Amino acid sequence: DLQLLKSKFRGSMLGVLTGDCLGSPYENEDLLTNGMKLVLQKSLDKLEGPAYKAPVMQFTDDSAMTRCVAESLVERGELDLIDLAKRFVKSYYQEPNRGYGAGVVTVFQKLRGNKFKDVLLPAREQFNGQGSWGNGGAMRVTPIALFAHQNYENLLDLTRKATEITHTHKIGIDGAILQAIAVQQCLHLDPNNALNVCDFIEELICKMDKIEQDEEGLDLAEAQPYKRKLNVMRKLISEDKEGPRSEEVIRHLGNNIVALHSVPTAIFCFLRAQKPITGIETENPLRRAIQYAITLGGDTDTIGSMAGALAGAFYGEDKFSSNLLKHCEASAEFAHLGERLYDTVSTQ
Ligand code: F2R
Ligand code: MG
Ligand code: MG
Repeated sequence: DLQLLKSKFRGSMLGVLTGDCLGSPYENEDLLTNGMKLVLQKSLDKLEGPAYKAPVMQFTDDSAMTRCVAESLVERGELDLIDLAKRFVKSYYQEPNRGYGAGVVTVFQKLRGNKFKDVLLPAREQFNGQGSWGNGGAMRVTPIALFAHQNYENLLDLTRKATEITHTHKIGIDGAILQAIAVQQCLHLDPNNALNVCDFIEELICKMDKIEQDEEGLDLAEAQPYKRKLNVMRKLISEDKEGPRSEEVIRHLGNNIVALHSVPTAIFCFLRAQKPITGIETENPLRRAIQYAITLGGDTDTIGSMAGALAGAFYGEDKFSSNLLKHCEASAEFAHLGERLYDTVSTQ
């Protein structure tokens, strides 16, 4: 169904944006208290309700970099690393106050300094040559997943390459890969059928098993860390009918800027939100996914954004409240970018 696929493209770009806009005010807040959860619940109710005057919610680096990836793919018709690096740098220097990671700014400075002669070197030099394990590659990967959704091997290849402009640590790269393949799975599922959560995780485990086995000579603290997290996630989601307590989710999956401690969490939020969650009053599973992600605290904009991308890719655009979208900066532009990506993919 091509209409549904187009709606999913638009929806996943809107998911990136809305999760980011809604999550960023709560970054590092302790939302586990019932009082704070209620503040969030009421705030989202108001934003979704009839015309309500409030300043437009600004997006952060997550959406700014996602926009660069989408525009580069649409305008070049392929992954052009130099073009993409130039867009990242231009976008950063135009709006440096979008809340970028402390380390990645050095990459932008060096890229500008070397005039993009070697677009991969600055990232390799990060953190004494270790590379960044931040979630900055994963947070912006959605357009790659959309662009390459028909060809899995190409999706892996493009994700690796696009991530390496800023993140060369295996944890940073594999986090981006995990988010990309999860978006791809969402894109290919029918939202009119109940999602089989265990099958969804099982498929990710098989894929990450293969991807992480290919990591020879890498000095990781543990072998196959993403596969392990996915196994933990499968247990967390199936053990208890009520669902695990938020503290348990944070303890096992994490809620910070490390890719390993945020990408699995975002996937968990999307999957957990297939069913009602105590304390989150909404019939809308897409809103539930984003709201739940924010209640976990920590890196709320990024976990909200990645969970939103997955939910948008699964449900499509229809689940987004039009009232809420009016409160998010550049929402029409992000939906349109999703459509332009769809047109690019369909004409190739
Ligand atoms: N940076 C933030 N939020 C905090 C400050 C924003 C605040 N609102 C404000 O500006 O007032 N959010 C954004 O950063 C995350 C994505 O970061 P990215 O792109 O991965 O950046 P970076 O710098 O590469 O990594 C982030 C930090 O992780 C630590 N780190 C990474 N690799 C490391 C390594 N190999 N060894 C040691 N530490 C490592 C460093 O502290 C990095 O600075 C998103 O949440 C986005 O929203
Ligand atoms: Mg951010
Ligand atoms: Mg963040």
